[in-house]
Amino acid sequence: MGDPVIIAAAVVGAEVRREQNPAVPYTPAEIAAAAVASARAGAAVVHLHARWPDGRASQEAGHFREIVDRIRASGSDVVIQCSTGGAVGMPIEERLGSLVPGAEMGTLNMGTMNFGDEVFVNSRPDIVKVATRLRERGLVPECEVYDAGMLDTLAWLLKEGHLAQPYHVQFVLGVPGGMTGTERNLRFLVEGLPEAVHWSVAGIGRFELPMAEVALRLGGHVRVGLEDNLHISKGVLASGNEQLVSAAAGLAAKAGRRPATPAEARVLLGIKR
Ligand code: KMH
Ligand code: ZN
Repeated sequence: MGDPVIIAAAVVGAEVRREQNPAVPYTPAEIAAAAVASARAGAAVVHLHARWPDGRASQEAGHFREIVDRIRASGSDVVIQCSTGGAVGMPIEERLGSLVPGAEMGTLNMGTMNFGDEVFVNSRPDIVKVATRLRERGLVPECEVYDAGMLDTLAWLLKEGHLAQPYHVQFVLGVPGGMTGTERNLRFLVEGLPEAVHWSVAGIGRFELPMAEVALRLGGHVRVGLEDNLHISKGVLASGNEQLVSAAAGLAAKAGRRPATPAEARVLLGIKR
């Protein structure tokens, strides 16, 4: 078997709703259960958002604390990554509420962009603020790159000393407003990385599994989950996050790679507990 692949499960996100797929988790108990099931299916990392009981996006520390506590109470060792992206329109301080004790990684969104019909604002001072908070808390940043110019911002952060290894790069491809999910785009982005670093791809919607297949071939890592995609195949809803993780693990096996364990992922990602 080739290099282990880190499969990350993005189990809920801020946008998808239960009306679109009944498996979308809302409560901390549901989100934690989705994370644990994803880990059992082969995910080494869970990318967490939280919701209010009615499904609205939440960056409340209390929600994240409960999710983290429930994951650990289950005995799961999965790597915990908390979103600082939150939902479009949230002020940056609210977004930072997710960085609770027990988090091991936090996302660092690399620029402002159209996000569907809305605008996802990440000014350069705000990016620096998030990077600084992650460093203060000892969390490994995952840089979310949606478009090519964001790699220049990444290079600028490195040059100015706001970011340093260890960090991870997630190419999020297929958001309407960012780069779309093609092999050509992914190869271009990987070539443009300012230094050698582990990278992963999250294909949005119908791009999820095809982009995973390309990343596996190119030596990258993979993110799947209901945050990014609600379907297991064209017109067929995924039964849950674990089904999407199992599909990614199946693609990994075909590519001659096996899912990394959480312990292996921590070594690859430079996470010290
Ligand atoms: N919900 C998106 C606007 C992240 O998790 O850091 C941003 C997002 C990125 O999901
Ligand atoms: Zn997210």
